[in-house]
Amino acid sequence: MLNMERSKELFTMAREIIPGGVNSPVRAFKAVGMDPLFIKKAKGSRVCDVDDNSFIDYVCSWGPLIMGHAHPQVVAAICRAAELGTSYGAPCKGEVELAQMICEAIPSIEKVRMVSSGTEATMSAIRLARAYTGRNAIIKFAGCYHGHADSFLIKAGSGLLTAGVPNSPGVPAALAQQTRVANYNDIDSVARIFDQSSDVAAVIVEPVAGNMGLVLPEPGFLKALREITEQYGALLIFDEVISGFRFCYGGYQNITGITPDLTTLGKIIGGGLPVGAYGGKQEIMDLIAPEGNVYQAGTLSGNPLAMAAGIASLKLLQTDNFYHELEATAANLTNGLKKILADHHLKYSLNHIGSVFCLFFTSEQVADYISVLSCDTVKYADFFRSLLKEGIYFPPSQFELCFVSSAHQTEDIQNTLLAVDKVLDKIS
Ligand code: HOZ
Repeated sequence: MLNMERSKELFTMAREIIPGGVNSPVRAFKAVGMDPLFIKKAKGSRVCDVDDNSFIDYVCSWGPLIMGHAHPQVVAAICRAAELGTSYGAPCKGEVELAQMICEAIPSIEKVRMVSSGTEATMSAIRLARAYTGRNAIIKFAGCYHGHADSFLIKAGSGLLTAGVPNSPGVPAALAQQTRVANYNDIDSVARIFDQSSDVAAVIVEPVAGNMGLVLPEPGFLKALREITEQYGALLIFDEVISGFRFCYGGYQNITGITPDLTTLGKIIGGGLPVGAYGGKQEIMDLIAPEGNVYQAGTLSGNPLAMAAGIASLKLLQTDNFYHELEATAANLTNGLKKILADHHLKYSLNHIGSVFCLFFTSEQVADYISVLSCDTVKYADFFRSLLKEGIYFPPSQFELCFVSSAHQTEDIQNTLLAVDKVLDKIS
């Protein structure tokens, strides 16, 4: 039995004064039928809760912590920056340095604007696309999630998919009508929208969909998106908030060779501090104020602590063999999971790429929103709770990713596989 006495006390207090007791919905553990853990500290591959339970962590703050928790060089960079002041509301050197690193790593980004979250990045990117094209509509994909700005809360993934309410009240109908929804991996569904409307400003897509579990782009899908957006004079926006610097030193676009007009980033580029960024062709980016008139601003944009954490993280990612070793660790885990599934005669789908994976409790091949919906979420919840008791922390939702970090050691992987084997034996 997991002792959760202190977590429960804190949750009771939190619910009195914070909606749902949490500051971001999935954290409430509602989808897995238990109260949330309150985390006290984290280091490397492990998180430790307020009741002193320690877990091998595959949430990794939902993606930023590619080097694990509290990496000494990242922490040192943050501390050094903090000594010099925590926020200036004025330009600082770190902003220039991080912008240079991003532009060098992702060639489609000629200019970049730093913001404080992925939501701000995507919201600003579509404003910019609308201004540049003089059009109003956007196309997004069912099950993709681009943060919580009004235009994106339509057939959205992540917390909305987890809660089973993919649209949000409070979004004006007139604005919602400007968001057209296509099916991931289905270029015909995109073509149909373009055929019916000459008002599409942009197509926004997660090049690796990571908010309805993990759905990989089928061969040719991203290329076809590039072609169709060019054909109709719309912009292509790659939301690389999760995929940016996750699979290589750059975006997933560096791997595919597909060049979007705009890219949004977040998570890893902030090294665990609140950061987002959007960037792309100079001609488009120069419409942003004060160069142009498209307004976007932020008190904490380019914050010196976040810039220091981001710079330190990106420097570490340049270490020889970083991605090779990380992906070898992840492959040990995913190969082990496949073997366990086979041993148990379970036909669950395991999608994986690089250092991320998702075990779907369905026998269908998961390639889009519809197949994602076939998952047995009750069984996933049982799996999650049982794993937690074994000291393994998977995401508290079937529709989120597992992240492997470079801090995960062989022993962590072995312990995880032993736990999964035991748990699947019991629940399947
Ligand atoms: N929507 C985030 C995962 N895709 C969760 C953010 C959080 O709760 O921290």
